[in-house]
Parts: sequence; structure tokens; C-alpha cells
Amino acid sequence: MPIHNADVAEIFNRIGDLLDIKGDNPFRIRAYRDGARTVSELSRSVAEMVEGEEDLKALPGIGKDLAAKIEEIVRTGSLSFLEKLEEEIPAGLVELLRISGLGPRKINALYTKLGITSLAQLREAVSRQKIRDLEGFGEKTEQNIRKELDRLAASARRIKLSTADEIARPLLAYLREIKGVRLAEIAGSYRRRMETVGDLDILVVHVSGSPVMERFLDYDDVQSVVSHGPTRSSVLLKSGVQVDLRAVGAESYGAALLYFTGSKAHNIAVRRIAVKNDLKINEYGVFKGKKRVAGRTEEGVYKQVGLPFIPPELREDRGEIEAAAQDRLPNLLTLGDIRGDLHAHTTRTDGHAGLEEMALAARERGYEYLGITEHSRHVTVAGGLDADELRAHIRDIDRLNEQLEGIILLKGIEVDILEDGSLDLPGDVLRELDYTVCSVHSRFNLARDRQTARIIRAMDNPCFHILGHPSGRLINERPPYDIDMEQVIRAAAAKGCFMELNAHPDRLDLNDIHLKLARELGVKVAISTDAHSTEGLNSMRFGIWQARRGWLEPGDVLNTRSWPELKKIFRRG
Ligand code: DGT
Ligand code: CA
Ligand code: CA
Ligand code: ZN
Repeated sequence: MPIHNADVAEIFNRIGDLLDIKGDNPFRIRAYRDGARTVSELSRSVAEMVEGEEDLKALPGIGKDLAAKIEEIVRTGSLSFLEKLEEEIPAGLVELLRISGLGPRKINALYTKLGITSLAQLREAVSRQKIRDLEGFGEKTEQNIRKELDRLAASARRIKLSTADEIARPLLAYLREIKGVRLAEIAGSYRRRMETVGDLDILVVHVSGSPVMERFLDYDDVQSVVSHGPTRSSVLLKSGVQVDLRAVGAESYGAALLYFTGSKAHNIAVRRIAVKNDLKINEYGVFKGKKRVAGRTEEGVYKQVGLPFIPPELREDRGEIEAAAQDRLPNLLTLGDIRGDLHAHTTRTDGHAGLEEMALAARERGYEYLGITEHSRHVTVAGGLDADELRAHIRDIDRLNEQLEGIILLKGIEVDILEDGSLDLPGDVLRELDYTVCSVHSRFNLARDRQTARIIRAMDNPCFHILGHPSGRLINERPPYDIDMEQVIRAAAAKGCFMELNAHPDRLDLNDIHLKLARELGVKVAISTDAHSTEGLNSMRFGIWQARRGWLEPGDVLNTRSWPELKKIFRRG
């Protein structure tokens, strides 16, 4: 069994949690968490580094101790230190750390005094009022734990970015309408355009006497008020989403926006630079001694620490601080750079609009081309096309193109990658097309090495262009199939193939980390909506957001190019 970076990261995070409950040294705990993050975001395999006898200590946050532990994990598949900890501490206790207000010491007391080792047992003890009598707890703590348990149950799932967007837009518009509100913006993971969002964090600047806090609590969609005060209120919406609203002074707005946009890791890295320059930085501003030297705008705050403005999508401490300091931040893609869409279905298979309707909808969006990519025969449920049907469809498209003005339909296919890595249609018909999108729609549960080999083998077919929805995941619903994505992207680089960023809000596939890797390896990306209706074409903006999180510039993307340019690129090799 090969060891993947994610395996190593999981072990380190688990050690961090267990040490936390033991009440171990916080610096030691931090070291494990940092190590986990370094390893999980690395674009190379630590197992290969160990095999190649490379020095792991060269990696940020990896010292002698962690390097030795990584080697043990890679060589033996397990870690004796973790096994020892797991013998000492029951597994379910780690879950209890999610209750805010329950620190490691209290968790330890719940375990030793009441034998509680899981959230379910904790709920049981709360309902029997057993917690209040424990030394150091009391009735108030018990009530707080009950509230926390309810909150956890309600927010067990993070919401998809598209859902967050549906909720956030009207709420933001509502707040901006309120009398006396001068500025309002949504910060947090939503502003960073993360693929899922935990809660919404809103900032407002208002003139004194503005009723913004009261009106916020009155918003139609509010289910219950969690807390309220003159400068900070929290509500739960009917959808179960929590929204925090904070009012800040105009002189602090930029500092607060930066702070509450996060990520936490980005904030910490910015603060580290500030400290080096003898500055203090917090959500109120940047201070030299007692004097505020910035805070009104984000640009001003960054400037004080010697950095240009960093787009929110990059703020994950994944190299953006270093890039900003050297003035080589990427010139991120925008929706206006997109000249067409390369993945769409029509009524010929499982779409809801005809060829002409889709073409006109694409033209309306300012596109120069729309790629029609019906399913191939293996997807019987979608009425996938066989070779003869595809030829007839090609002729239909040719005929329509003669009449259409201001838009070209490209002749593509979404052809299945079969279990053995062959494509679902013969080469002679595929060669009549402008390009292909090749996708996995079956046998999701193949073992990792076979799934990886299947896709890489498909790339050897000279008709292969774009790997469709490469991981197959559906956000919050279906995990990715087990493949070595790094190896797949490397294969695409070597063979002159392309990766899709499927912009459908349930997919967003590739993810941000793999997009960044594709860019670094020079593999161009098609950002495609996989539209099954004219409305579906609107998902492009989610793809743009995800692409920006992956550091993509216009040049990294296929469909920022005109069709004549694209045609040349599709001549592989
Ligand atoms: P979410 O809501 O889980 O999707 O993720 P965020 O990033 O929106 O996180 P949230 O809502 O807990 O906090 C909003 C931002 O506030 C976060 O991105 C960074 C900032 N923040 C929160 N707690 C801390 C902290 O302890 N230290 C620092 N430096 N920043 C924090
Ligand atoms: Ca948040
Ligand atoms: Ca929050
Ligand atoms: Zn598909």
C-alpha cells in the first residue's frame, strides 16, 4: 500500500487532537498541526521523497522529529507513537473538542468522572442533568453544552458555495438598503470563495442612530436570534445557516475586512510580518505604538506591511504572501476573459434545450463558441450516442452553423472512459470531431492504482483532449474516486492533454489545490459548465471563482482563446 500525503496529514492531525486532550505542550501540538498542513498541501509525494532519500527537513515546518515520523509512516505504513496515544485515549473524546467552551481539561474530567467518550453520551448526560454537579462545571456550563450540541447538529454540514451565494446576495442587498448604512460586505470563507461555507460573516459601517442591528434581526429569513448587541449580533436563518453581523468604525473597516475575511492562516502570516516591522495589527487597524497608521482600507493595511493588495481567493497562506512580497502575484482570471464554453448537452441526449436554443443562449452571454458534448453510448440512461448517431449529430451541427451568426457550435463529445481505459467510441468517428471531453461515469470504486492507470491509459488515445470532471466528486454527496490526481496531472502534462474545471456548483472539479498544481505543471484547463439547459450556462462564474482560488491566469485556461487558436492547441503534441 503506497502512502499518500493525505495519510500522513491525517495521522499528524490525529496526534494533535490526542495531545490536546492529554493537555500536552501547545507548541508541540502546533508543530503536528503545521506539519499536517505542510504535507497535505505539498504538490509532491513525501513517500517518493523518502524513497529518493531527500531531506524532508527542507520542508517548511518539518523538523528532525517530524521527518523521522514521516519516514516511519512511509516505511511501515503506521506510526508507533500514534498507536501508543490511541491506547491511552478513547477515540470518541476527540469529537468533544468540537464543543466550544469544552477545553481538553474539561473533556478529561467528563471522561474520568462520568465515563463520557462520545457526543451521544454527552447529550445523554446533559439531558439527565448530570453535568451541573461536576466540580468546575455548574448549571450554566451544562446549558451552554446543550446549546453547542444543538448547534453542531444543525450545522453538521457546510453549505455549498452556490447555496451560500443564494442566501448572501439578497441579505447583503437588504442590509445596504437600510438607512444610515454606508458600507456592507460579506467576509469569511464566502469572500474567499471556498467551495463550502460554514457561516456568513458580515461587516457594516453605519452612521450613528442607524437601525441596522434591529433590522438585521427582523430579516424575513431569520429563524432565531443567537445573540444580539450594539456592535455584534448573530442569527440562525431558516436554512440553518448562521450569520454574524459586526458593526465597525469607518477608520477600522479595512482592517476588520481583512481580519474577518481570513483565512486564519493568512492573518497569522500577515501579522508575523507586521511584528517584524515593529507594528501591531488587529481588526481595528495597524498601529505604530499607540498611533493608528492604517485601517480604513485593506490596501492601506497591506501597504503598511509592505505588500500589494492580495485578492481574497488567494488568502490561504499557500504562497501568496511570498508571491506578493516579490511582486509576482498571478494576474487572476475574470469572467470577462472567457470566450466560450466547452461542455454542454442538448435534448439530443439528456439536456433540456435544443441545439439552436443553446447556441443563442451562449451568444447572449457574449461567447464566440459553444462546444456541444453529448454523452456516448455507454451512458444508456442518458441516451448516449453510438457512432452512427454521432455522425448524424455532427451533420445537424454543420447545417445549423451555416445559419447561425455571431456564434459557432463546436463538435465535441463527452465520451466515456471504459474500465480498461479505452474510449467508448471508435477513433474514426472521434477524429471527425473538433475535440473530445473524456469522462469516467462507471466503476467509481476501482482500487487507486487501477483507477489511476485507467485514466492515464485513456490519455494515450490520440483522440483524447480534456479529462472531464476529473475526480468525480459531488460536493457533500459523493467523495472523489480513489485516484492519484498528481500522477494524472503529470501524465496530462507529458502527453499534451487537458484538465476540465467542471463549473457545475455541485462539482467544482478540479479543486483549488489540483488547479494550482496543473498550472505549475503547465497543463491548461478548460472551465466548462456541463450545462444541461440554457440556465446551466450561468454556472461559469462558480468556475471562475474556483479557478481564481487555483491561481489561474487567462493564459492557463483553454476557453479564453479564440476558436482558431484553440483549434491549433487541440492538435496534440
Ligand atoms: P467557515 O465559516 O468555517 O467557512 O470559515 P471562515 O474562514 O469564514 O471562518 P470563521 O467564520 O470562523 O471566521 C471568519 C474569519 O475570522 C476567519 O477566516 C479568520 C478570522 N478569524 C477567526 N478566528 C480567528 C483567530 O482566532 N485568529 C485569527 N487571526 N483570525 C481569526
Ligand atoms: Ca465564516
Ligand atoms: Ca463566523
Ligand atoms: Zn459527465
